[in-house]
Amino acid sequence: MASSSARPARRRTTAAVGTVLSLTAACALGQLAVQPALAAGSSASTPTVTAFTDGFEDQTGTTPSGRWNTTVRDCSGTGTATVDSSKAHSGTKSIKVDGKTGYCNHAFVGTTLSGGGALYVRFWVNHTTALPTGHVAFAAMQDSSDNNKDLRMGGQNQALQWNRESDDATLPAQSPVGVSMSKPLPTNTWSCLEFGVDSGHLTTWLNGTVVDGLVEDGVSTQDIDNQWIQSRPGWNPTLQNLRLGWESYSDGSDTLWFDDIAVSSSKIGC
Ligand SMILES: [Ca+2]
Repeated sequence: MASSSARPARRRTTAAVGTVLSLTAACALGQLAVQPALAAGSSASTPTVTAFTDGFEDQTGTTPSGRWNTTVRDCSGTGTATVDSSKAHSGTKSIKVDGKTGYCNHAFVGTTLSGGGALYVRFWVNHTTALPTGHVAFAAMQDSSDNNKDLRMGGQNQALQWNRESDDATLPAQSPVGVSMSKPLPTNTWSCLEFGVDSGHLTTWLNGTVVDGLVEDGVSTQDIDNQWIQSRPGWNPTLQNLRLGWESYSDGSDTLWFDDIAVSSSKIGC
């Protein structure tokens, strides 16, 4: 594994560069006229995601209800997502996902996101089976800035990864070095996963610690975010929903529980 000390200040030196790049991108897109208006406007014009926390304790049946649905895209099969009382991170209830091999056997519990702006999502997950070699996702969000394709969080090569459905870019790159910069998702214990998507940058924390391989900071780093940025310069998702569950693109089944979901416009913590 590469020493993390090799790039200790990578994320701390890029804010000004990111601003310049954003303005440059805005110019390139002919949007410069919008920028002064936003800068001069009140903070009321700043989009803010509608925040919530949910531990599923108010669910009364096995079918997720309220803000949650189990709709899946394209096709459906044998996977299930149900309210469950056999495991819980807090209280007595959680969502259990019986995730099966094969795309059409996908199952999710999903909810609409509204408000826009910076998005932070924190959830607790407990699963039975180590992440497989094949590509899987356990979270997906539809991106209306990317033809409604999904931004996916999951795993490949037995470690956590991000994947962009539209171009199949991964974060980190699936090179040995890239994979080593990520982490496995521990089994049979509750893990706290959090990510923040803000102004086209992405940060991920596992149990409160940043995972270096799961950071897109706008500055290309070999084996981490180089191909993610090169493939889609100016990537800045507008995420319309949050779905937690299981989707397997080659092989790999798993049983997962999700609990204590939080959505916010700022860092949440475990
Ligand atoms: Ca609960």
